[in-house]
Amino acid sequence: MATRIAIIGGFLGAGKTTIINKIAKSLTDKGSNVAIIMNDQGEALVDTRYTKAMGMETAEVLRGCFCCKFPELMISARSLVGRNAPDIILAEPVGSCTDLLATVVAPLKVLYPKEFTVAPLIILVDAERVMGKGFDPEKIGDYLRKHQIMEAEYVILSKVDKITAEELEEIRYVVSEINPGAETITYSAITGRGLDKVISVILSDKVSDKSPVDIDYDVYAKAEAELGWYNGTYHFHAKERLDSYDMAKRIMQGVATEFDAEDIAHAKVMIQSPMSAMKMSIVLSNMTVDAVMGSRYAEGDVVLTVNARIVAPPDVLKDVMRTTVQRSLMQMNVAMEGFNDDCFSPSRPNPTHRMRAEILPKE
Ligand SMILES: Nc1nc2c(ncn2[C@@H]2O[C@H](COP(=O)(O)OP(=O)(O)O)[C@@H](O)[C@H]2O)c(=O)[nH]1
Ligand SMILES: [Mg+2]
Repeated sequence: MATRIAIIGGFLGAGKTTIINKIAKSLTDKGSNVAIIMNDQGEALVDTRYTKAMGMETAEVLRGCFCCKFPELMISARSLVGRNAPDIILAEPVGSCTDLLATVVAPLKVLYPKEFTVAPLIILVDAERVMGKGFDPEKIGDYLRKHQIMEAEYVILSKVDKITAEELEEIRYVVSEINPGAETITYSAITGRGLDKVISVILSDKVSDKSPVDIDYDVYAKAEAELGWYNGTYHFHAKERLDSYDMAKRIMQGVATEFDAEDIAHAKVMIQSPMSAMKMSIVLSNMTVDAVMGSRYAEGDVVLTVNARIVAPPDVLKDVMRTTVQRSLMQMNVAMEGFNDDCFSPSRPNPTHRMRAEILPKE
């Protein structure tokens, strides 16, 4: 039987990983077998460490988005099927990625019709980000975010707990102007509003049937290249118990001080020790503790993973992130034992396939 894949996209920080974990947990509790595929331009992902720590079967496609690494996506999907025969695979594409209908959905439908069925494309939109600024035709970052909405079959307006009922109506109007055909689900990870609706789409037998939406790859590439992409892994030993919350907060505050809120697509830190894990994020100017597992205190060998996607030149972002992390460690009297990091801007998207499902011969 074909395995169902649901692709849950949307801009960086919109809430994809959070909702994927909520869907996976809810379905797992009801007896379904769920697997997750994470995706990033870099390596050392906070999101993967997080979903694994939550006990989810997780694969990764690294060093490029699903569209540019389509063969790797298929290897991951098939290996998950081979290992555990999941009922559903939830796939989170890179947040700066769009044109997924042409580059991921259509190739899956056309090339692997017996192995996989593809759910309608779900795109998360951070209500708060839309509320702040709307969409500015002059801004190339908005071109990308708008295209993501245009190709959605379902738009999930996330973080509605952060806005008023009037603001929600306004945002619904903005989204419906961009994509009148999409069904909109209002959702909050905090209150749980809308989660059942999203799950019912995933469990339904609806398949993706929307045609790709035109896109200018020059503008798309420029929009992606505006972002600096920092991934760092730091190692140290905590002889005495160390407050992970305090450390993560110092790092996030450092990010908030150095960059404009609007430029912070997201930054995340995960601090793991043998008996504890803590994840904290900042999106715009909102700092959130996403998870505390075991204890808020770390002890013994500690791994600190930082991911930051921020509108900034990579060399500037790298300097700021290194300084911020190292200063936070020093302030907490921790001697760093070593670190690996990397900072770059995503290169021009070069999808493996770009096709329309409907022009290919039917079986
Ligand atoms: N208030 C609020 N915060 C949310 C909601 N969904 C996600 N977040 C927070 O937004 C941040 C980014 O979420 P994440 O799932 O990592 O976004 P991703 O980059 O799209 O995978 C995290 O701090 C989440 O806790 C929501 O519905 N309401
Ligand atoms: Mg994520």
